[in-house]
Amino acid sequence: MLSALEQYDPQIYELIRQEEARQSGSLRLIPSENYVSRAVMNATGSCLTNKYAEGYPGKRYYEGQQVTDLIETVAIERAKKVFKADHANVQPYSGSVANLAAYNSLASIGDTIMGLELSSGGHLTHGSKGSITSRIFNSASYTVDPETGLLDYDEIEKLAKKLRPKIIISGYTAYPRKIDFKRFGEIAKEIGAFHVSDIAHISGLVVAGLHQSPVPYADIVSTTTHKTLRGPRGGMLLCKEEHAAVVNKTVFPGQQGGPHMHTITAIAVALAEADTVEFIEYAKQIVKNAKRLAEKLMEYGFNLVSGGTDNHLILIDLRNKGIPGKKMSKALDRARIVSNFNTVPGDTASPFDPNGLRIGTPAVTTRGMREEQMDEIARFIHAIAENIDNEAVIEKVNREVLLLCSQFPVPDHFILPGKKVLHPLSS
Ligand code: DSN
Repeated sequence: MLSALEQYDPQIYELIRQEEARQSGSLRLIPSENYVSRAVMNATGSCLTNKYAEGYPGKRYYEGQQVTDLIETVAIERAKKVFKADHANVQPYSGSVANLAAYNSLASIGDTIMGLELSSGGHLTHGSKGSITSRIFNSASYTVDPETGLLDYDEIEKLAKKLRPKIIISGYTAYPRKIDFKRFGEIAKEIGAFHVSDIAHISGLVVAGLHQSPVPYADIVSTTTHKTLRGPRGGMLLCKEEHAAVVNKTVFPGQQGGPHMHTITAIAVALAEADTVEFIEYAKQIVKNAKRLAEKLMEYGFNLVSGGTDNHLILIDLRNKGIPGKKMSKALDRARIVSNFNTVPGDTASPFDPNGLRIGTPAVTTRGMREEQMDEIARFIHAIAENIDNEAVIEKVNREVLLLCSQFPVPDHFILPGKKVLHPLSS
């Protein structure tokens, strides 16, 4: 596939090759990232990128939909099956617009939405100050308990009764523990609010039955498709039949034009992959790996928000180490360990230079790494923290990481960093 690119645009070809080498030659611990399969990659790069398909299967605004209708229907049916949902809309371009469409389906401009505050692990689009969601809606927020790092459902209920939001949002971007979606559903019902659940991070775990599903307890469930679900970059909405029409209308024509059919095609492929025993085993290993990594990090004296993890994600509070999050993530990056700096509950520092570090195990688990390798990764992170200004140690860890990566190639499209590979993505 890339041979034409190499010929016609060697500059971009070379940059893609470099990015592929970076991805295979580093430990990618950003919890929202993963490696898709060759099949998903093929679908993403297919001729479906050429097609406009405004509307929905059977009701389009352009001709030539003989195949697109079938593909989108397959994607919808697969989504309904794996998530046990009445209705699925696979058109949102991303999680952000999926969330906006969920709110716009259930609330009007100026209504109150209530989500978890950014520094507690909520997402920007859950009503955070910098997001358009806080300008369209009146945004209120709950927090985690700053001592435990955990959601306090009684407090959330009290706040909901006081503020009477139109929508309560559950589901987070940096929360390492299980979420009681049923309780959120009850709180919302009690005050006559809608419940929107954003499971972008944990959707793969939900499909695998490792986390309670919000589908029975939420009016609309929103997710991205590229995190633990391991599909292409995209978004999706799931809901009960009663909201199906308004959700569809809000996505198109409400917020979007033509759906990205190549992405929808790849989502269909990823959903078939997720509907397998292998995927369930993969998801189980993600959680086992995260738990092991968390244990080892704590043995090295790292403070973890909430004292550990139940899912794929670990949030390290670096304050006891005296290392700012950004300094740590940059040092790790120099050692080929890719993470992201993150706020921690009660963080008074700026989100651009906060006191935490967020890591996770979906991508390294895709490479086949298991508990033993988590021990090594914890040792690497510890070594960097202890030698944050020592470039010789960082360089030594860099070499060890490269060795580990070479032992766990990225399935199906591994290339050695620095080596010339002619067609890394072609079969
Ligand atoms: N940017 C994603 C994450 O890293 O969690 C959320 O949208």
